[in-house]
Amino acid sequence: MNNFRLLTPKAANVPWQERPEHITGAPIWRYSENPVIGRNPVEGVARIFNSAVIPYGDGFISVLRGEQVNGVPYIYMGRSQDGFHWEIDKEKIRFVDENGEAFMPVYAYDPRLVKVEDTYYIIWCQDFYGAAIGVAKTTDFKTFVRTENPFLPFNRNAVLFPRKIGGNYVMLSRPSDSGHTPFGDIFLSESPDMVYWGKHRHVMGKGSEWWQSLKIGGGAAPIETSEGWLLLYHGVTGTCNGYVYSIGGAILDIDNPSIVKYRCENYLLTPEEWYEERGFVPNVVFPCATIQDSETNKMAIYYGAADSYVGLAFAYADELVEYIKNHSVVTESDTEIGRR
Ligand code: BMA
Repeated sequence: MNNFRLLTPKAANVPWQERPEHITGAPIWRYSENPVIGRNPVEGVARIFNSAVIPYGDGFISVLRGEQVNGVPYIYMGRSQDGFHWEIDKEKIRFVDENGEAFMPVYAYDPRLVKVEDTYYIIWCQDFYGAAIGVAKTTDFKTFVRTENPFLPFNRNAVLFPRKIGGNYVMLSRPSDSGHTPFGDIFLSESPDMVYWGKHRHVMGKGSEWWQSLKIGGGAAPIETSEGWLLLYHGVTGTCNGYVYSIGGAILDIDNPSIVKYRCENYLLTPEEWYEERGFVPNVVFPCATIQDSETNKMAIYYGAADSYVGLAFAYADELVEYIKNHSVVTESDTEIGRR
């Protein structure tokens, strides 16, 4: 695509492996040495998956969903020079409230990590008298201050846009139930201050295609491009043997992101490898973060695999957007403003 541009910072050190020759017709390929984080990665943590990564300094920082050996999920920090090899803290992140007092969630899972202006936000799912969204902010990855919970229960899969739109912070989320939620669409909410949220809009519903016919949920932070916001999300189908989670892609309008411009009818990645098909929850690929370089269009996609591992996949952003556009099927509920 001639005029395509990523409107994101350069990231010359984006983790990268060239496309293997046998991959044709698909815009995303997996890292050959997956998984990048295996089982029992640090003492007390059985599995790390559904985790987010961001460039920081001359390397990378991650917030990791760590399933402790008592089964309770929490968020851990990791550091890496190259994005492939991770040093993971043994201690979970210690959250404080606005007065600096300890304020730990009961549990915490599926963190996303998004920088807006000079602040890094962690957004995750936690107990707020039922599954709901938690938020904390940091500027130094030493002090993590929890802010007001943005939404009432039940809600999951929230992720912030990396910049304000029309002067407001913008968050995607998926209202849910307190269990395994056999339904769910992606909604958008705005806030002037990260405290009060409103102007809720429907973004897109579950699709008619088999791989996203049950529910969908936000994934990695939307990526700003000359074509609109590139959103990698997860789509779920129900089978006689349980749910199957795949990765889907859509492009949202740059100024009104509740409007879907393009939505790929094909999945971009679906469980095929042993570490995606076999694990604590089989058949799950769950995207939570991307790193992209606006100079080269190289993209690294971090995803959880089978609720047991962290996987890495790669794409060229221009090819990925082209693929989404060429296989786009949008419905009325995708393309409308989402207000009823
Ligand atoms: C969802 C979330 C994810 C998990 C997925 C598959 O409801 O809990 O953390 O990866 O189920 O188990």
